[in-house]
Amino acid sequence: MSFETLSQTVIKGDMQAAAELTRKALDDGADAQQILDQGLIAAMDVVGRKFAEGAMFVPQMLRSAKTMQQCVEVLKPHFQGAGMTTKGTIILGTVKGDLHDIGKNLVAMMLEGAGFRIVDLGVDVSPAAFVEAVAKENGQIVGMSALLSTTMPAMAETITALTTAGHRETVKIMIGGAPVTADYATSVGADCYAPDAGSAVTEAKRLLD
Ligand code: B1M
Repeated sequence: MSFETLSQTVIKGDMQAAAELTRKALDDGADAQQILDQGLIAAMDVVGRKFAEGAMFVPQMLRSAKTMQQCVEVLKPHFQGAGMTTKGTIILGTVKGDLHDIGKNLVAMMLEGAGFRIVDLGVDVSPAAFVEAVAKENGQIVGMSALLSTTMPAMAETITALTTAGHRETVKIMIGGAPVTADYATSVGADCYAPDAGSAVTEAKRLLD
């Protein structure tokens, strides 16, 4: 099944048509993961390229992002596990200065579907807010997302803040986001890097084993 029309609709930012095409793809028997990867994430890659080339601007990029989010809402029930026990609590957020949340929300959705309890702190989350949430929610993993090379250092700042607050021995740290790499994770002292939402689930299970 081709998801080209869906991708084009997300790139154009036609919210209603994109949500309808997502529903139709599901009705036609397409796999939710394939719709996500080949229809929606593929569209955001094109949007990013067009933006970098100067062929698309922030308001259009935002509209495409909103369109993708609506489609993800349609897919969401297909990623939810049925009545699973809580595997652990994960404090999740996009780091300070960064407003990108589509990837982080997908990671939250997959982790929730796999049976983890998610405390989603949202975007632009300060190191202090991560520290506070770990203490208040008894988090076992802190998951940080960054999409800008300029906000990646906030991951290191957050790890330092968790160490200073005395949480580093009890909490595992997972980081991800398009500019983040496994080497970067090692260099800032994170416990792991996950390249995508599926790997985030695998890594979270491994961290709490
Ligand atoms: Co922005 N943006 N943006 N943007 N944006 C990028 C990231 C960019 C690469 C575009 C480009 O130039 N080609 C570029 C960053 C360059 C860089 O630093 N390397 C960029 C820029 C420059 C900016 C602004 C500075 C633009 C401006 O204002 N001049 C500005 C910054 C605002 C801010 O944050 N302070 C900005 C704003 C925006 C919008 C608000 C318009 C919008 C975001 C809306 C939203 O998120 N609600 C937006 C968008 C949509 C993008 C692109 C096009 C798409 C991002 C996305 O959602 N991808 C993006 C280009 C691109 O990435 N191709 C771009 C789809 C998503 C599913 O992928 O987030 O990578 P991703 O998540 C993946 C994995 O990375 C991983 O799993 C996810 C699912 O598989 N993952 C994790 C993510 N987090 C994880 C955490 C984990 C584990 C895995 O563990 C905890």
